[in-house]
Amino acid sequence: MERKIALITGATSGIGKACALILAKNGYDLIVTGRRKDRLEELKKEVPSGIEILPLTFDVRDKEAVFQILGNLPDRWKNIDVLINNAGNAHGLDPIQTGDTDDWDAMMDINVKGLLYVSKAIIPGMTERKSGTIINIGSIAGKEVYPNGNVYCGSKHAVDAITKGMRIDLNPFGIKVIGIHPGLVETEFSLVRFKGDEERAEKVYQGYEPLHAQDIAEIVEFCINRPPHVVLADLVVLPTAQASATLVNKNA
Ligand code: NDP
Ligand code: 8X3
Repeated sequence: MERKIALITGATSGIGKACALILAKNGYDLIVTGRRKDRLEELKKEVPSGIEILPLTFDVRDKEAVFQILGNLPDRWKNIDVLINNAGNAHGLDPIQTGDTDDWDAMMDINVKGLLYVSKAIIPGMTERKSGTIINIGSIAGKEVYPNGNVYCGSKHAVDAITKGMRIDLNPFGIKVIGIHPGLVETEFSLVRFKGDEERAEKVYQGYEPLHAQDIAEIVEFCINRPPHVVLADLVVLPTAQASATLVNKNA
């Protein structure tokens, strides 16, 4: 029997890494991507024996690199069953009037355009085979807007809209398109948002139990194990302590 293949972007950390490991446990061979090559090499050592893994190092912003690398996959890796568009981050948390345009560029280029480039490289194989599952990691920030979240929320609202658009356009091909929209998940996310300020990042997750990357990976596992006629199209996942993007019951 042919082995199943999953491609996970942003597998060097957090949600992407947890998804890679859970898919490996489910018997998927993995294409894992990210900019940090050493992390991808480490991941190779963590997957169960018997699982094949192809690490690919590129920046999803780099359109040429995305098409060059994903457009020339070895034959053995071409038939991707599951694509998880996960690579992304928030950069900064500033009011619109003082926001940094480099941060805006990063969020739009990575979270939105990077997702589109990777999808554009992978979707033709899925439409040709008339099968596949695409999971886009959005955010509660794609469902609500919160103070100083402006451009990050804009990028994740775009992911939400693009996910819905993909589901409509890919409907004739039997491709499942799933949007997963987490609330607060403790990963390197806040460290990136606050540009390496560990104290500020840690505070985001204090006083309550946030989601863990593993929680999202387990939902991905549930999604990919549904029968062919079932798709969990749109999921918002929050820690129990969180009621909305801005309401978190801390120190309860
Ligand atoms: P992490 O910072 O832990 O992981 C982000 C991943 O994205 C890393 O593997 C990173 O790899 C990759 N990445 C970032 N920029 C690029 C780039 N330019 N090119 C290629 N890869 C890139 O954060 P999370 O795991 O939390 O984030 C994963 C996704 O989940 C993101 O889309 C985020 O917006 C979303 N999300 C996170 C939530 C949270 O609270 N943590 C809640 C809701 C959604 P590398 O740096 O090696 O390139
Ligand atoms: C990450 C969660 O609340 O910082 O998407 O937007 S939040």
